[in-house]
Formats: sequence, structure tokens, C-alpha cells
Amino acid sequence: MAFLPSINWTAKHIPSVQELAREPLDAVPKSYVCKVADNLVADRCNPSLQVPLVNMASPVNEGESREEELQKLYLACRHGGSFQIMSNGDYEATEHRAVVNESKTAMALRSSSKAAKQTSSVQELARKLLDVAPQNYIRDVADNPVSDCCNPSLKVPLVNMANLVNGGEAQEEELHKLSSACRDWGAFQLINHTVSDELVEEMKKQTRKFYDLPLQEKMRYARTEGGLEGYGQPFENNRNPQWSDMMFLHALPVQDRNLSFWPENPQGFQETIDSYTKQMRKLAVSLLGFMSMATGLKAYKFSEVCEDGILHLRMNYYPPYPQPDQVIGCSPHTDITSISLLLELDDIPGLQIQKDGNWATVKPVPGAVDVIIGHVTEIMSNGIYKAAEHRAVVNESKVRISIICFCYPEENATVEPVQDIVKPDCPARYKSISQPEYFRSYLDEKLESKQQFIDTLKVHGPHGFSQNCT
Ligand SMILES: O=C(O)CCC(=O)C(=O)O
Repeated sequence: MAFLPSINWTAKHIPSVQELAREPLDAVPKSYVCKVADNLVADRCNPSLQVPLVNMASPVNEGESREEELQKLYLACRHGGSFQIMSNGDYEATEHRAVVNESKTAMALRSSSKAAKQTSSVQELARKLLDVAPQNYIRDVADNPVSDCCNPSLKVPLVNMANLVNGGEAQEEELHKLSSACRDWGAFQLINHTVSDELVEEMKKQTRKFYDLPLQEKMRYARTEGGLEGYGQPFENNRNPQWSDMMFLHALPVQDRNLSFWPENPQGFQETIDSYTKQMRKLAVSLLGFMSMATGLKAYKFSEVCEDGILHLRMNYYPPYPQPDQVIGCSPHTDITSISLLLELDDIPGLQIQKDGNWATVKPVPGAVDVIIGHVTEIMSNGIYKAAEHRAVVNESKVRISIICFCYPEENATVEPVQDIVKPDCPARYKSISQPEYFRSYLDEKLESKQQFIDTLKVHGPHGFSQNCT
């Protein structure tokens, strides 16, 4: 595929040894190469030993050869079979290995009853439905976070990007609106953004097509155990899983991509994701510039760290559920991003934003992108702007799909309050931390709720966490 970058095979980025083997030999990472003497295959093989052959037809068909074949099977199992425990050691587990041919590919299909649990798909569950979801998806209505819904008079602010871009008096007024939205809500809906309608429509169409594929096809991109990327259920897969599936990809910078998770079907999806995520990062940079101006800072103060920033893409699929208050699509959380840019595929509300203890439903606006401020911007603005707590609820009869771009600073950036905001009478309220360390601590924190992550970065003076001073 022409558009894909040539890959630097560091240990971190190896999607497939099959791909690696296509490269010239000197490109193989050293970590794969063993010294002959140390290599486990150096104690090669006794050619007189032959693995026993058992003919299944004989034990199955009644007849003379049956006893003989059962005896062979018994001996084969005793000396190198399985069921060691169940046979109380009469049969023993066999140590085995595979070596590599110098010129030919070998393939084997392995099935094992201990194979990692297949990631389940809520979409499939919902298809078979079901008057009731499996018990673990059901929440006590009283305990379910979605039961405290919703104050209909709360309306998430709308910001017009065209006014920001065009300058003049309209810009002043729009910057003012933007500032209030970021301070009071941490979220807003953005109209007249700069990403082309055709690209947005293509992205929507192909995401829908991807989810319409048979489960088996989607499972080609299934998340592997312990991994983050791929198709599956959201990470918070605890006692009460969320009523949703997702596809999660590291999209930018380009060298972070693991293309084995990028769907080849529908055709052209990879190219669309490539263009879409690049356009969305541009939008994020431009918007962060205006958000910076709206605090009175220079335009680049929040945006420059994101110009080559990290972008993770998540496509969420929320099947309908007849009693929506018994399940949750996406649990309440704040993002650790600079900003998150969310696209709704249809006119089906689901996203809700927390505002002063109340939840507000975001009503999809045609052509708009929902903007959610994350912890990085809260930190860089020294708390002037706040990360918005948000969640997604499920519709009782319709599928809802959303596409969210998580935009972060670039890998070598430092996450800290912008120096021009920090003054002797307004000290830094958050610690300074490198972007990689920021990710690492987030993943490592053994917090009951990841929402508390920001608390670990707060600076506490003698009188506790200081008041916002601007
Ligand atoms: O789908 C939505 O409305 C919210 C999605 C979200 O917050 C997430 O994927 O982190």
C-alpha cells in the first residue's frame, strides 16, 4: 500500500513476523537472533525417534483392530500425551517446540481449549436479543450512573469556528464564547470546522460498513490479551461491562501505527482513516491555538506541543437496549488528552456532559464536532480550563455509533502549566511531567477510578490545592 510508511522495525513496533521476514536479513532486529550455542534448537534431533501414529478409524469402528489401536493410543499418551493431571500422572504432558525451515514457510492451525477467551461482541449479543442482557451487563437502576439523568434545560455551548478564523469583531465575540465554554463546561459543539464534509461522510460510511461486517471478519482485528489496539470491548471490562464495542487504533504519529489492526475491509478504510486523523489533528492544533488566545495567551501556547502530536482513534458501537437505564454505553470519565474530538454518526443523542453536578445531553448538530477538554489542557491552562466529565448512554431502539479522536502532545513534550500563566501570586497548581511519563503513570496508577489521575498531578501547598487565580 503506497500510502503506508516504511517501517522501522524496533521491537516496539513489530506487528507480524511474517512481515518482518519479507525484509532483508540485516533488517531483522537483533533481539530475534540467538547465538547458535545458546539457541534452544541447538540440541538437534534424534532421527531414529518416530512420533507414534494412531488411526482414528480403528478405535471408532468396532472390530478386531480396535483393541490394538487403543493399546497404541494408550502408549502414545503415556509417553508423551496430555491429560497429565486428569489421569493422575498416568499420561504425561509433552514438551514440544517448533523450529524454522531455512527456505520454506510452515503454517499450522492451533486450537486449544485453553485459548485466550474470545473477545465478546456486544453487537452480536444484541443481535440475538434478548429481552434481557446477560446479568453482568445489568446495573441496578438506582446505582446506575445514568439514572441521575438529566437536566433538559442545560444546553452545551455552540462555537462557530468560521468566526474564530475570520478575525475582526466576530472573532472577539466568539473567543469570549469559547473562553466561557472551556471554563464553565470543558466541552462545546463546534460548527463550521475545517475538515471537509466529503472526508467526514466517507469516514462515517466506512465505519458503519466495518461494523456491518460479519463478526468473524471483525475478529481478524481483535485486540490481543493485554494489548490496547484492535476490535473488542472497552478496556474497563470489569464486573459490569459497558454496552458497547469499539475499534481502537494508534493513528499518529505514523510510526506508531500497528497496521495489523487496521481494517482492510471495507476497501479504502485505511486510507480514509489516514486522511481523517491527519485532518482532525490539524483541527485540534488550530482550535487549541484559539483556546490559548481566549485566555489572553499567545495563540501557539497550547497548540505547539500538539503539532506533531499523538492521536488515538476510537470508533464506538452502541447497540440499542430496550431498558437503557439498566446498562451504560460508556461509563463517566474524563479524558487524559489535550482535547478529544467526537463525531456522531446519526441524529441519536447519547453523549452527556457533567455540569455543576447535573448531566446535560448533547444533542447532535448536523456537521458539528463535539469537543471535550482533557487533563493536558487543564494542566497547561493551570486550571483555568477544566477537563469535562462525560459518559454515553444507550438508545432503547437504535444503534448509535461515535468516532472519537484523542489528541495528545507529541512524545517529547512536557505537560505543565504554561509559564506565562504562572506568576508569583499565581503559582503552578500542577506538576510538570514528560509526556511518556504522563502516559505511563496513567496506565500504572492503581486508582479505583481513573478520574482521580489528575489529583496525583496536583500541587498541594500548605493550604491544600490552591484556588484558581484567573
Ligand atoms: O460515544 C460517546 O458519546 C462518548 C465516547 C467516549 O467518551 C469515549 O470513547 O471515551
